[in-house]
Amino acid sequence: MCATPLTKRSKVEEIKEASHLLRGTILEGLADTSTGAISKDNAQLTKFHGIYLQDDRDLRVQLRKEKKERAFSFMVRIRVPGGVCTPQQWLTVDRLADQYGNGTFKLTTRQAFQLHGVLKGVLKATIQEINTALLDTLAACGDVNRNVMCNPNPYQSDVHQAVNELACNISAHLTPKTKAYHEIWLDDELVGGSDEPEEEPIYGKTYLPRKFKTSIAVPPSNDVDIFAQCLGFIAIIEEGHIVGYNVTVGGGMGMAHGKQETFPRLADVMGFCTPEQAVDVSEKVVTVQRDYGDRSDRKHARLKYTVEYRGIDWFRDEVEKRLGYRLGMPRPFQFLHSGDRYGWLRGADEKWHLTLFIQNGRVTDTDDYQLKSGLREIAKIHEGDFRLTPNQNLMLVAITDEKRTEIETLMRQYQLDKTTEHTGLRLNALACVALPTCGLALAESERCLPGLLDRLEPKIKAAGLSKDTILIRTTGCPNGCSRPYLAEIGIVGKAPGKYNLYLGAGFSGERLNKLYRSALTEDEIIAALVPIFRHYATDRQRGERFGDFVIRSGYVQPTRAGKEFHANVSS
Ligand code: SRM
Ligand code: SF4
Repeated sequence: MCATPLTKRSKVEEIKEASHLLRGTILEGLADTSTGAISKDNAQLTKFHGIYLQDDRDLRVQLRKEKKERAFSFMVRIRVPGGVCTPQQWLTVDRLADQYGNGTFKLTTRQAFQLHGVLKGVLKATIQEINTALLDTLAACGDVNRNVMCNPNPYQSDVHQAVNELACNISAHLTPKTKAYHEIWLDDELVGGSDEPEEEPIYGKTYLPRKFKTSIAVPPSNDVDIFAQCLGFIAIIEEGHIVGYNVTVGGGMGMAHGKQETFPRLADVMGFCTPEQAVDVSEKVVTVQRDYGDRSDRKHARLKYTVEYRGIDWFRDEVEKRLGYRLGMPRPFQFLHSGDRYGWLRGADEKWHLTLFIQNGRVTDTDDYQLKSGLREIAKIHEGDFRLTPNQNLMLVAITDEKRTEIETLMRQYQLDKTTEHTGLRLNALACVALPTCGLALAESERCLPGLLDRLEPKIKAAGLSKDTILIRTTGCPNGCSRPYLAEIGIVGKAPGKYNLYLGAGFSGERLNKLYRSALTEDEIIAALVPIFRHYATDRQRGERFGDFVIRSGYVQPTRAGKEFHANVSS
């Protein structure tokens, strides 16, 4: 089945194959109380269960000096297809963060929840309570299809219902069928070793060569950054109804500094399918990647490289062969923006919907801002949905006039609506987690972005750009978890305190940015950006976006394709 010769497979491929459909020795590892960690092999496998072994990197040096074990704990990622959950589920996550985690939780860039700091001894209880709340963590990470994103738009309720249903159907169809998750975490009867046949009909026993990501966009909003996804569906709407989807394949952000053979890539539009065909199309795209993705080098194993090197025509042919029919010609569509739109709006269902800004997606209480407590009080009275957006924000959906008054009272009490105070720059800022939990971080991200914005905002205001929407995204390393290469200003960690500055992505997520300056300190980033802000304020053309302006003014060359990302770099 696999196109890569067996001898060349990466170590992770061997771990998957030997794992007996993702069991490994996870149970034994959990029972071992001599360490707060689990073995390296099991740490690869728990990812498929939505669980990452991490350690508090702030404490590493001190603990090493004291010759003590690292401060190990687990990150738990909760899948929420389309980002839709109930107020009761929100209250469960809120409680689990206090009871078992570090007292905070994160709304991620893929509409999921993350808990951090869960210790080994309470990991199982945490997963069980998540499942009792009718949520789960299976396939939130690992070499499988991850949380399926969709536009959470509540204003056109019929369209949202259709895309959300599709997100849930794709998610369910591509969820691994192994019973390992239920055995290990939910104490279901052990089936491993029994006569009962168990198989992975879609994935096979080595799953995919790498992680796989699916999203659904509803134009004119590209809030899901569809071109950053392995597989995308762009809703084509005629007379208020979805008539089908343009199918995109081959997007992805991750790259490594100094490795030109790794690059972010925007997806190609491959064809058109009807709503009834979409789940089948998702399965066939997954199986092509299963069979042809690179299983020898994990840095080169994403679907984007399969599409780049075999070509979109080859890929389409292979998908169509498996479908048994041809995809239609892509239909016209237009995206006008990525990111979220804030505030109150009344939808087609006559209900109110509120989009709230959550800085970095981090739900926490601080001395001067009781965000977590305020949202908890709202969850206690709210009767509609909570919807996590693809940009780390939150929507409260389906609110009656009466409830709106109650919610507004709570928002005033907890000072929750900060959207009017903030600049357009802050409201369109994303930061990945990075330190202290992310094992791959080279620099700070979530902990440094608010401070950077505190310093940039007065300059933005002085330039008369307070209300201008400018997309800025930071990460602690080049993996691209906040999709920084699709930001008009991308700030990507290179080393402690040093960042690469990228400029010039398209406002609606249709063009990658380009390296402008390398290895800058925070002071140097500010010094580089402020003159460009001033220049933009005085010389921009009517309606011209910041990302377009920096290209027209010659600060950077446009990136027209992923392979051009490293070319024509200014410094
Ligand atoms: Fe990510 C790895 C956090 C969205 C590309 N990502 C990680 C890990 C798990 C680090 C690790 O492997 O040890 C991070 C955990 C940090 C922590 O302490 O919590 C992490 N990624 C995140 C989140 C939480 C960022 C956030 O602050 O919101 C996002 C969780 C999404 C979710 O709910 O599933 C997150 N990651 C993304 C995205 C954005 C997206 O999917 O739209 C990307 C870019 C798109 C893409 O996949 O190409 C992304 N994460 C990566 C990569 C690079 C993959 C590659 O192709 O090279 C890695 C590293 C890896 O896989 O080896 C990574
Ligand atoms: Fe960690 Fe890098 Fe992802 Fe940030 S971009 S969360 S530092 S892997």
